Amino acid sequence: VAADAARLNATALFATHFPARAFASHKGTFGSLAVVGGDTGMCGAPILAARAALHTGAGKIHVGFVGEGAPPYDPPYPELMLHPSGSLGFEAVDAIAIGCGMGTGAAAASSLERALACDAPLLIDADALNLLAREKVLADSLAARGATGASHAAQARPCVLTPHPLEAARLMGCDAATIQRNRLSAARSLAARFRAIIVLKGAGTVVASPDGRAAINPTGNAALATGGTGDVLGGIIGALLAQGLPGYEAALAGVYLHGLAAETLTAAGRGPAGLAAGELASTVRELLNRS
Ligand code: B4P
Ligand code: MG
Repeated sequence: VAADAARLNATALFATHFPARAFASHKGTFGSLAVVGGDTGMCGAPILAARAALHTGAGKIHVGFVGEGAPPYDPPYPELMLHPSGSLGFEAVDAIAIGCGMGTGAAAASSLERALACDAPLLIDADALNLLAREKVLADSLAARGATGASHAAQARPCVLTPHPLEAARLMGCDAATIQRNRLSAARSLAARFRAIIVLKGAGTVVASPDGRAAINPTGNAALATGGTGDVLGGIIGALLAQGLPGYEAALAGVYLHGLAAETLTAAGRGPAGLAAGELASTVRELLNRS
């Protein structure tokens, strides 16, 4: 009973942040998202993120590939606008989700540097996190971005980092076991260090804000322990940022929806074994439209 009550409380906290969709609206109302990643041979990762963003209600989605060999369009989702080899500019976007399958080469580092210089809300995942761990100048740029917003502008330029335990360990200069021994404290330290919202992934995802707020997501299961689910989460949170949710609320709502989609699919017999990450997105859409 206590566990059920805790889940209900957490559900209320996580579920109240879903964006409403006004009748008198247009695609501009729901924001334009840039998904950036996809080094040569890793084009699937940003496409997974972009498809998830589409089903989470973003108005327009651009995918910028840093490497060669990007497809001209995504056949099942021609709504996505794909841009080859670093050609996507960030001037007219409302949010940027960067890092999926991006690699850590020079083109990736330069894309991250450009993203950090933008005012748009940022979602930073995967190789963009590995670059932050490796390049002090990029890490300093991220922390400075948060510092300028300690008062008012913080709300205008939220930044959400989504490390799994190994990425968190690289950012903190320790090993994954150390992170796992005290996940809440690790997430809080990272939030303070980078002045950003931290989503520390894994069973019981922790969301921590530099202002001291923190919560543990009650949804999700081992169906998510498969390649590509992290990319899908990045797309969901990116779409919520593009729709104007503040960073902490976008992170809470995103991890909640992502986990609930896995539970819903598992109840329908499509997990916990063998769920394909790309299957989550249309279930996220159903959940959003039910809320
Ligand atoms: P990468 O090779 O970097 O994997 P990736 O591309 O980031 O995969 P993806 O983006 O699909 O998944 P992600 O974890 O971002 O490195 C993976 C390596 O990191 C592993 O080989 C391992 O060494 C280490 N690692 C990763 N997770 C670890 C963990 N929990 N403990 C120890 N080492 C770990 O995103 C996965 C998504 O699924 C997240 O949203 C996560 O919260 C969710 N998820 C996964 N398993 C879950 C579970 N059992 N219950 C609830 N949610 C779960
Ligand atoms: Mg990942």
